Amino acid sequence: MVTIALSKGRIYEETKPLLEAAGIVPAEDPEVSRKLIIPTGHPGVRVIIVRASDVPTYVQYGAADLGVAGRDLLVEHGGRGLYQPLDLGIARCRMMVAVPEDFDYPAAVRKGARLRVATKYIQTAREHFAAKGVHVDLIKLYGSMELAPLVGLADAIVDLVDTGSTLRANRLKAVEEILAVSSRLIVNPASLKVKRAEVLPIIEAFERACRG
Ligand code: PRT
Ligand code: MG
Repeated sequence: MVTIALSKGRIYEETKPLLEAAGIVPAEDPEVSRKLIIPTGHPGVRVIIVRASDVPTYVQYGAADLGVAGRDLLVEHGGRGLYQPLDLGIARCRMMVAVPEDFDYPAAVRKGARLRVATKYIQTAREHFAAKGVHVDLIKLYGSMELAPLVGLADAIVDLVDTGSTLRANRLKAVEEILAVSSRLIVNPASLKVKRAEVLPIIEAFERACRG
């Protein structure tokens, strides 16, 4: 049995056509069903539904053989124990530093000010600001980062930006790009060896589907 870890929402929606191209049709829609293990029309393949940030962990420990995860989460996770054969080009966005519209970020950086930055990407943010020589105190949040500068929790945030409408709606502006993000297929290296005959055709079908 091959297990594929996916998260609900945009990752599931954008991966579904790739799964179908590989002949894997989930028996239920995870947006509707409460099941966390979903059989597929392919007798040797099942899908498990986990939190987006947990996908790398399930694959790293071999609880799932394959998974789909954003580059944001893979960089933050560190990628240990993960083979990343394919950029699927889906769920694209950018990881950015953002501040209130009236905040002069370049001036604050030039002055060597110490900035409070709220984010769920603590490791990635730490490395980014260290490389730029910007002094920061990082505050870990689990969601709605855009709120933090509005209520005085932080001077800046590190978050994902797609259309920019969430930033605009909260009178924030993006000032620096940290990463271009898209989702990757990730594979447990032991699964690729031990279950090669089952896993390799799935990787190849994904590759053909995202090329075509
Ligand atoms: O929702 P949950 O807390 O369970 O987990 P999650 O937020 O990690 O999962 P999910 O499903 O929201 O996102 C999964 C993956 O989708 C992320 O890891 C990214 O790789 C990718 N992705 C692509 C995005 C976006 N685009 C995106 N725009 N993830 C989140 N957003 C959010 C962003 O955080 C911000 O709040 O959308 C808002 C900004 O969007 P715009 O269009 O207003 O700029
Ligand atoms: Mg989300």
